[in-house]
Amino acid sequence: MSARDYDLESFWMPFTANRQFKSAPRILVSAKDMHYTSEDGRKILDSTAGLWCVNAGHCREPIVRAIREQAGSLDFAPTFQMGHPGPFRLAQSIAQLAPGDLDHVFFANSGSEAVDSALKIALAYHRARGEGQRTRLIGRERAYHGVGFGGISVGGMTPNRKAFGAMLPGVDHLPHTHNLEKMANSRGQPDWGGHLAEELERIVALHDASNIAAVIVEPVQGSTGVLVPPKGYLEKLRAICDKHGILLVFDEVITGFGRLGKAFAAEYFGVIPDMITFAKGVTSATVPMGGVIVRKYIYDAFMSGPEGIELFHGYTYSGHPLAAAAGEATLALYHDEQLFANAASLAAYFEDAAHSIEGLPHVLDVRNIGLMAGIELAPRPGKPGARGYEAMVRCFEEGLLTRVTGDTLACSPPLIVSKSHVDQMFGTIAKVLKEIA
Ligand code: PXG
Repeated sequence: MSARDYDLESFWMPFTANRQFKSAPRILVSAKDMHYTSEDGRKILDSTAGLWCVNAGHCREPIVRAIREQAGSLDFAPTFQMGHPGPFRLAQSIAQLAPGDLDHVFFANSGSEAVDSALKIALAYHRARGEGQRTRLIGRERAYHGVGFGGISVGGMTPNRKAFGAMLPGVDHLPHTHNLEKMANSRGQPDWGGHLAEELERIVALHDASNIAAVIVEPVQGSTGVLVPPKGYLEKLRAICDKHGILLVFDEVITGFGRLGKAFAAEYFGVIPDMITFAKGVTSATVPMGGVIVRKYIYDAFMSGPEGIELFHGYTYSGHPLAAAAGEATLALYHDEQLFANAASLAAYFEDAAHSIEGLPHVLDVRNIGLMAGIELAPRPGKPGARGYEAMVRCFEEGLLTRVTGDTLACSPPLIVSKSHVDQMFGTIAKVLKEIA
């Protein structure tokens, strides 16, 4: 390995045990299609699309070209009181992909900003209609909605919350739906657990619906280890929200742009929320971008209000030219190569391959949907996360990038994945599970 021309101590890495990582760093230096190249020159198969985001595969030429051309022609234009064509064009394309009348887009720069934007839009929407007392927000246990104060407040991952004080007031959480006894080794949606959506009725009974603004859920919980919604669960949430005038937000930062073989999970499950948050796959992660898609009546409620600024919210980089160009090129590539359909057609093969891991040492549960799979390992006594971490490190040594969250390995490959890649992914994981203690 060549001597580094940078200091590992200079960067405080997010979500990472810095001292552990820096004592034995795994540095990626380049990428192409399904593979990274590591600092020591090894090819690493990317089974996680980076962090659930490189849906088109790495360094794809049409996207690279579009970003290059944009950087050379219009690097930045103010978003306030000025415009440029990029975000208008991209918003139209996103609206065409989104189901139903989800047809107006607000742009942010990350999933966290998308979530905070959606929560603020929900509050301002109710206020614009004279229901400003609807301020309560409902999230869910084990949810991940990014790291803004809004996102951690409705989120349900303890480590993301515990160091950061009281967060937003007026937030309640639905129970998560994961139950190993009832649903271990389910293929696709578990049969058990649809009734858990009825917990929303209990929260409504406690506070009265007139005080509740919105419910936000990931259709499939990603970060906490691929928790697939039980059959009927999302439909029931939708019905309860409809009954009480509560907005339903799907956080599709991971599930958006083909992860389940459709543009959005909303289409896959046939449940239309009032807003969708997205990020990651919209640009295949080449340039940071996130956003919120809202249904027509939400947009109209703002536009029919008093004269002046309808939504006093936005970012310097909302609709940034490079991100918009990357987004347009990415959506064109998804379309030209029919990548959502490729994901859909590989899902059954991916499911079989994932479930071939069942019964191997340490495996408690294999779960999957679309091109997402979670493999939950038994924790080592008194050392939660240690076995999962070792499995991830060993996979990396064997030329496979996986994600680990606690003791759950997660796979979510780029949508250009082929059967031989799928074989390599689960073959490597199987080998490692047989080798580790
Ligand atoms: N919502 C969801 C559903 C996410 O998965 C965010 C919001 C926040 O997005 P930004 O762009 O602000 O990070 C996410 C992000 C992991 C992992 O390893 C997942 C995410 C981020 C980092 C790590 O599971 N998801």
